[in-house]
Amino acid sequence: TVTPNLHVSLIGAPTDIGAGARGASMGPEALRVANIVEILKGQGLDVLDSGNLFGPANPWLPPVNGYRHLFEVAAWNQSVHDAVYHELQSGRLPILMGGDHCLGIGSISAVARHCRDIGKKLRIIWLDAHADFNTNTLTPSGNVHGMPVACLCGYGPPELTGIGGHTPAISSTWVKQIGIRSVDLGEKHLVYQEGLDVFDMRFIDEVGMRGTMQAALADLDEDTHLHVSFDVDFLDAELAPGVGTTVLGGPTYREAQLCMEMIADTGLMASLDIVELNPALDVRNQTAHVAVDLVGSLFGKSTLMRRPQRIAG
Ligand code: 6HN
Ligand code: MN
Ligand code: MN
Ligand code: MN
Repeated sequence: TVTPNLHVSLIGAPTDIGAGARGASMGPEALRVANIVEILKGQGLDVLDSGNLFGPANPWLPPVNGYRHLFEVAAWNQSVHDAVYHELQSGRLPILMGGDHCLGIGSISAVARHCRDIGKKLRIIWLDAHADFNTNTLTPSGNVHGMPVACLCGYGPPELTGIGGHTPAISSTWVKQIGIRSVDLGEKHLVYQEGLDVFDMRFIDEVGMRGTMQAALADLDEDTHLHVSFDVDFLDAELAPGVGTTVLGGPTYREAQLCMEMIADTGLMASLDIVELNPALDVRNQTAHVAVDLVGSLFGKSTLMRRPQRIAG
């Protein structure tokens, strides 16, 4: 049986360097204002807020060679990598508070490195409206937050694909994407070519969130490090307006709760990203509160006391 790590470290990465709208740089503070520390402590976790990382300002320039702000994106991801790797080596569970989703490159490169170090199997649950599988030739925007999964799988510039010391950082077969409902035309071809496991909204409509999560969590074992990358635009846009790239038709509050609770039931989550929260677009910090509430569920908050693995099978 598995014992989840109760020692968590919050790492703020206040930047919107990879996004197409300004404001995700305010995400870490909005999560703190929504009581992320107090709520996780209230659930019995040992919570350390290590403050914010530093990095280059956003020069807000057009893309060059299909990438916007590649130099700055690489700098931010290097410091995210270093901080996440440090927390993992200290035996703590890192929670990266973004920041936009380009930071998943640094975070997951560090997690992959840690798993190589200790010989653990890695699986990644990618909660998102988007596949984030663009390359500089496929991207319609040049925004690197649309590219992190591709970069992690080795499709990208060496500045980003090599951050964790091994290219590719991960295998595409380790990634399970949930909630996907917006994939660009060229991106679709690469998703298909790589055989990425995408549980899109159509799948969730047909099978339900329970069957979806059972399928997505099927190949875990006691030696698995489960990383969750939570792009807040995963949630339905009505529930979570405070994101830069809203897409209609996402999971409801109840579906998202079930998704988080089923991840918690595995006891295997060992690192987490919370990204794309954009307070400049939010309404009275509502989206931050919803996100923190769901993160509580990821760490095992539930209405009743539950026996481990009770709903499995
Ligand atoms: N995110 N597919 C679009 C693009 O510009 O590549 C949107 C990407 C959104 C990325 O929300 O993390
Ligand atoms: Mn994303
Ligand atoms: Mn997204
Ligand atoms: Mn570990």
